[in-house]
Amino acid sequence: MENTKNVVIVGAGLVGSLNACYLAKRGFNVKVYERRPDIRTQQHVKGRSINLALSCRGREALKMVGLEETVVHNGIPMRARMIHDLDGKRHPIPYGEKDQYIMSVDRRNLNELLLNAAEKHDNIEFVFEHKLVRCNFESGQAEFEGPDKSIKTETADLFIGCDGAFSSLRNLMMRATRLNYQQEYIPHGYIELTIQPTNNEFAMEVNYLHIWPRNEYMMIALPNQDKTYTTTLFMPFKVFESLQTEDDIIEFFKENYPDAVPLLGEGHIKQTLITTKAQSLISVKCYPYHIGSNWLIMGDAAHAMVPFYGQGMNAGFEDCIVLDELMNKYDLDFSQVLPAYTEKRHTDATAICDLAMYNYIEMRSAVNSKLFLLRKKMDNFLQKLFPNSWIPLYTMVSFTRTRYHECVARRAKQDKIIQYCGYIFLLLATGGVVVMVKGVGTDHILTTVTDRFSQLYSYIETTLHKFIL
Ligand code: FAD
Ligand code: EGU
Repeated sequence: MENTKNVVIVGAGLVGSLNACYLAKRGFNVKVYERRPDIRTQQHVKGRSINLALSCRGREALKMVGLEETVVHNGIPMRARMIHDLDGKRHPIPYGEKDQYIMSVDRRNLNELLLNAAEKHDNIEFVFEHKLVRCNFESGQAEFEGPDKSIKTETADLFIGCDGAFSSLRNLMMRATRLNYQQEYIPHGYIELTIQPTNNEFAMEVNYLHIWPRNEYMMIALPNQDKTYTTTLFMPFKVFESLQTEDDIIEFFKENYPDAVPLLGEGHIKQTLITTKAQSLISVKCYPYHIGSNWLIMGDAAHAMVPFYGQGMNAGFEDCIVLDELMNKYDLDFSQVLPAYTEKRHTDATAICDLAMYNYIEMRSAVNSKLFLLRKKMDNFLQKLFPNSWIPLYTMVSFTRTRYHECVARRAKQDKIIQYCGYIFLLLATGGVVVMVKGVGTDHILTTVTDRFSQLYSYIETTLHKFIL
């Protein structure tokens, strides 16, 4: 089929560059405008987190354009979390079976790889150092401003804003249409630190996502290919601001992360916390994601979330699959594809934004390492007990492509069942006590109890099945 429609993508970040590959594969003429210079020509790139957790959804999206292998080859598998107690004790908690692991990938490396892959297509053109400044939603035109303030005007059949959490296209759309918009800054900010290798080896066990849960504060570390770890410290801005002097800083670290201090190095900790200011975290929801048949926002531009589920990029990559599938379904008729995309994706994006926020609230309320461990172990225990029925929420989110809103619905059902199981157990326990008090022979009780127990188990098992499947 002849396909000469013009598509303009705003933003050559993670989602923009992957989306360009998807659209070029279809034969569209794709032009990508990026505000910053080409990161491949830069020494230092300022911006957000250095590394990210890539899981099933992101990998599936990369696979469909033949990039999964390369990305996975450039990443480091994380098969379990490693929980660091205050007293320095460490506890691994696996994500699941052998094949259930997530990957730590370098943001810049991934972005460069995506740009290189996109550039291989003859029908993709990049324009760097040009930012979107104006749109004419009626005529289907957009204006981009270059470094010398000169303006380039683009006409296209489809404009897609993949321009991040502070999306310019979204802002312009808000003035042109009845676009609902909601944003929330959380009280926490983050600072990144680096753990250097010791004796040319990883300073901590590799293949783990290291976590230091400390109620209001939390630190997380992901491994890099160069054997360093990127450590991200999350805490309220108030606390960052309260650490004024070098002594405050070191005292704080020694009190909360004693085992990490020698790994990070006192000098590095002091220097980083004094010279860099904490970055903010924002959650964004909006609706709809499109105007008419030629304006659309995707990725963080449509649904920025707090990072406490490791899903922002994964969700943005999955957006590309969803759009691609709808392009097939509606035979490239944008007037049908765009509304269908909004309806389908909004439900799921809202679900994952909420999950991430909920996890943030839960984490800061009372998650010291003991409680954190208990919760994760409980989840694993239930899964071992009911392997066909109990699937932990993080498993559905990170290791399947179950629609996010279905993950939430299914979790709610599972929670109800567990509640019922609790009631049943209490009832049985009470019954047991009554029998004992009445003084029946102990032998008889023992066989009755084991009997009842296996009955109870199969009852719960079948009930679970009925409810869930
Ligand atoms: P961005 O990566 O922000 O790219 C947007 C691009 O658009 C940029 O290149 C920008 O320069 C450009 N742009 C902006 N405005 C304009 C304009 N007007 N004109 C032209 N170009 C413009 N996600 C995960 O899946 N796993 C994780 O482990 C994870 N950890 C995270 C940890 C932290 C601390 C943070 C903050 C986020 C984390 N995320 C994670 C989320 C992830 O970073 C984002 O979801 C992802 O980067 C979104 O990609 P994007 O392409 O939509 O936006
Ligand atoms: C936060 C910041 C552990 C990278 C949520 C788990 C994250 C990541 C978890 C960051 C946690 C929290 C999950 C993954 C992942 C866990 C997950 C969080 C990567 C529920 C670079 N989270 N993150 N949950 O289960 O599903 O391991 O900055 F500490 S990966 Cl907060 Cl799976």
